[in-house]
Amino acid sequence: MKRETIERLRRRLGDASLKVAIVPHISADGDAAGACSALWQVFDRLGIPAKVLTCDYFPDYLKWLKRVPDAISFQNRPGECKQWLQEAGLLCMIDHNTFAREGDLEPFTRCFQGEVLMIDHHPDPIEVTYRFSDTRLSATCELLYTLITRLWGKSIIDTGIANALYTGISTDTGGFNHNCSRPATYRVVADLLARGLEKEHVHDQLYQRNTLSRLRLEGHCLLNKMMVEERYPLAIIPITLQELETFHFKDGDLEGIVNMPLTIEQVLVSVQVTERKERVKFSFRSKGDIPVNAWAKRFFNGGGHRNAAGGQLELPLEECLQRLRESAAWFFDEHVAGKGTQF
Ligand SMILES: [Mn+2]
Repeated sequence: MKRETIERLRRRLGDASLKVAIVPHISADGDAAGACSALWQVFDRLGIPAKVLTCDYFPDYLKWLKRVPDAISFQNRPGECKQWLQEAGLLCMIDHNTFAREGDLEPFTRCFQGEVLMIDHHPDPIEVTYRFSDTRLSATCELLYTLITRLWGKSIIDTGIANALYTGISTDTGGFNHNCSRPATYRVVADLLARGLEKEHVHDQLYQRNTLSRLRLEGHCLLNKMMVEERYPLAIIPITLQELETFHFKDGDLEGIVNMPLTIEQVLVSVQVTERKERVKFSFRSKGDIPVNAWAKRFFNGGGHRNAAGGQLELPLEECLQRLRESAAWFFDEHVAGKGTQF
């Protein structure tokens, strides 16, 4: 984190007339929502006028985070979003690296007249006025903790802010399972505990709020839908629109299911193919150094991290599954074979 960038940002935030817009990525997850919540609370404490603007809606399971219910959605309040973007002098791009991840807000954020602050941990970030981006970090919330404490010291962090930052670190690492082997991550968590983090409360909110229908949907996916391919160490879970309706699907209900096949020793790659109203969505997960983002990018209009990527196609579900199976040969020959993997 460059001292010079921090000092420039400190001077900008000292401007008494400054208003701030905070924007998470489309389909915000725990890291994006936690970082937006934490940053908004910090601006509240400092008396800096700020608003979180979303291109869609935060999912229900993150609504307990402070300030998250106050976010303004472009879907039902587009005028307020556009107005605030005109008044704001600083746009905070949270947990994403390009305007293209801002859904219906993109046309308005792309031509934003003020300065842009990026706080993120994805590869290949665009150039902005103040860029804090580090792919080694577990979560944007870990990076945001460092930025906040470098700017204002640890004392600004209270229970609400600590809970929000911890939410991002916990969810982006799958509950401290992946992408969290650096000691620094745990020093941040230790500091958050010292600043009032309610770890049990956060855990309860994030992981113990299952509904019966959601748990049944998970069971259905694993028992009736998951297919493990014979030729490749690949599991596929196709889910139809009809099934989502049967299990009273709500946003967030499919969270985590795609990871489950990877608990099978022989399975190295897991793909969930979900039929939605306008398109079919793909969610890719892998173990070790297998780059599923390459597969998502080449065949499914997507991309992402090496071990977690997404994509989408506007084709019938059956054709999507066919394309997945056909392109599996290319992917496993090109990116998996020769890495010591037998299949
Ligand atoms: Mn993240």
